[in-house]
Amino acid sequence: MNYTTQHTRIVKETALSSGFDFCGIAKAQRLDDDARRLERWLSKGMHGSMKYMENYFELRVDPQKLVPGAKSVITLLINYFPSIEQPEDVPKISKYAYGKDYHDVIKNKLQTLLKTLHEKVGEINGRGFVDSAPVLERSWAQRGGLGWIGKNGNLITKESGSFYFIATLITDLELEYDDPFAKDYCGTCTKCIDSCPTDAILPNRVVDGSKCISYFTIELKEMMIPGEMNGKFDNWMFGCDTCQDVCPWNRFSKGTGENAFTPIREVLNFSLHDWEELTEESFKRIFKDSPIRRSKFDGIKRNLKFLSA
Ligand code: B12
Ligand code: SF4
Ligand code: SF4
Repeated sequence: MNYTTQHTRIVKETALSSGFDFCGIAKAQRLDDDARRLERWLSKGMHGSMKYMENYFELRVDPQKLVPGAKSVITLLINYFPSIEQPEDVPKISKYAYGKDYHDVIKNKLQTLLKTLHEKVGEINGRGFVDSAPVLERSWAQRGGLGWIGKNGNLITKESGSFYFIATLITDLELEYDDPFAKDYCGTCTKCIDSCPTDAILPNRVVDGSKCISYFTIELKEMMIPGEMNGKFDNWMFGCDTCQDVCPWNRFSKGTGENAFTPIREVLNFSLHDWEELTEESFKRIFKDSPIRRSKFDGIKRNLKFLSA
């Protein structure tokens, strides 16, 4: 077995033993098609007030600029689908925010993975990323053969749907590359487009971020939610899962095996009244390790007020 084959096997085995569910590998190269798509998306203002999306354009579309000497982009998926969901009629929270903040959980796993690779393969230069870095994570997942980009914009696995976080490890290690995921299993389905409460899903797998409930409820910090959205949020208080909940491929979702993503009691039990009565002090204590803290207390109060307007 040559070194490349041996290293590829080590990477895939170590990814799974470090707590990731899927691992796919693609050659590190500039993403020319994605650069065009991203440019169009930005020029149409679909990032709204998420100004950070305008930054580092060239690094975002070229991993060799982000990590000099990069040869491989390793994409890792981790399932967050909960085995229990919120009851009906309470302010709705997106499933990704039921447990501990995935940024912290995944960063630790990426560190473990890198450390083990150093021990097994030797000195390699590599950097792990999750979410906040200028990396087009969904495209890399598709290129690494893990799934297709659905009409709702999400990366969908044929085995168990789309409730997965994506992380990447960009490294100078030469590896064997997976074939990009060639098929598109959306077919003639349009359930996500038809059910998006704010009509944020456009043709050709374009999601207008500036119209997405997730954007309004999480990203719009210290700003009012525009009045034209009144009555459209379908009781979503933090994030939105509608376009994934209706997706037929998510019938195959299985409960996460990651304890850190186990729902915290308050997420499952809080009624509208409990949320309204919540003090800032309790908010900070209860949600200190949760992604919900990112909206800040004032953001949650604004969202609640908007839902009951
Ligand atoms: C900005 C952002 C948002 C914004 C804007 C959404 C958007 N459409 O971009 C807002 C706040 C609205 C948002 C919402 C959500 N997000 Co978000 N978000 C991001 C972030 C930080 C950047 C995404 C980005 O680059 N957008 C720019 C647009 C142009 O890119 P894109 O949507 O990824 O589309 C690219 C590809 O799809 C590609 N493409 C289109 N067609 C095709 C076809 C082929 C063949 C190929 C190869 C590529 C391709 O073209 C685009 C440019 O490359 C990523 C993390 C990251 N660093 O990637 C997470 C990320 C995409 N979000 C994620 C999640 C979970 C969500 C929510 C489900 C959260 C929630 N429940 O509320 C929603 C889903 C909304 C939706 N339907 O897309 C996950 C997605 C996991 C998955 N399975 O796909 C990510 C990867 C975070 C993570 N690390 O896990 N998000
Ligand atoms: S997350 Fe909700 S608002 Fe955003 S695109 Fe999906 S269904 Fe539409
Ligand atoms: S709901 Fe239908 S169209 Fe939308 S992503 Fe799922 S399979 Fe594709």
